[in-house]
Amino acid sequence: MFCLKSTCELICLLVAICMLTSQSLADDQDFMEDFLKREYSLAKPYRGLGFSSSSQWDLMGTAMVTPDQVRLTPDMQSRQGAVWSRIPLFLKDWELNVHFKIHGQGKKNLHGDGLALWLTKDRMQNGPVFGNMNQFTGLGIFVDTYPNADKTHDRTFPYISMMLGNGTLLYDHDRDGRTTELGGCSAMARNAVYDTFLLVRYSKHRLTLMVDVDGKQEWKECADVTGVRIPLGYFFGASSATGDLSDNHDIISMKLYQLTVEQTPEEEEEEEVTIPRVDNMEQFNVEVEEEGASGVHLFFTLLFSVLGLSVLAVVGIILYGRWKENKRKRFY
Ligand SMILES: [Ca+2]
Repeated sequence: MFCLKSTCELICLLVAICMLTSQSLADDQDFMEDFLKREYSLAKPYRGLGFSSSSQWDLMGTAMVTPDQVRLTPDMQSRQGAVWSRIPLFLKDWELNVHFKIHGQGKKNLHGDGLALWLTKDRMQNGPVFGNMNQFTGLGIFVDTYPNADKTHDRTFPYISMMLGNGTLLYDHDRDGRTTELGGCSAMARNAVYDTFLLVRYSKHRLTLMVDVDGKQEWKECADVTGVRIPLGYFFGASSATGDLSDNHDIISMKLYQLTVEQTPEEEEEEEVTIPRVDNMEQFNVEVEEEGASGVHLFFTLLFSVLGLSVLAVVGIILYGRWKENKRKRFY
């Protein structure tokens, strides 16, 4: 009798432990799911992507959805394709994990041009920067597979780099963006045997870029910049272009995670920027035209134009007066 009772107790105890454990596992899962922001993420199955009104993404150009990927361009010449989020991003601290694949028939350097990831003010634009507009406003990350500045030989391609555009800065394709680059690294991400990933983290104005392209399941730092300010309300996107040279450029997933970061009272009161910028910009040797500076410039241009016109008008009136007087003198 005693034995039966203790067996019952033991079973009850085991059941209780099992229930508690599974509950805490479920809680952990909920916890993780809370951080993955589905509305900003693109992942399999891509149901209705680009077509249904409930989809959070739009397709553009040659981009097409297959069961395994969103193919931005096929391995064919002169193609441009993109996928853009429809929802503006209003998260301050986040991490974007991108699973991508670049592959094709071209040997040696006979392939191109690569793909780009975006977090920008404008979306769904055509243009020369990996299939997106130049003079963009926001963040651009380029997986550049073709060395355009081929005489430089200072880096191995594919080369991944990042740039912050303010609406006036130009990405120089002929120099593979060297003049405006905030940081970058070489990464053997083309025709790779392993799955290739890229991680962008933006937290407390620090922008970190990491890559995982050699199947080691660990992140390797690629670029790290502090003092980066990206306004809220921008759109995620990915684009690609081929020219004379081509490749398949695929996005398998783009997963956005919200980071929980404690803010100091000063950070909470910090004013939002309206134009992207990097503090201590001179360290990157990037020429940035300040919004304020261009306003002042415009003011003085107008002021001097008005002054110049006034002087001309006064001189004109005086000359006209003299001419009239001379004319009158001649009549008398
Ligand atoms: Ca290039």
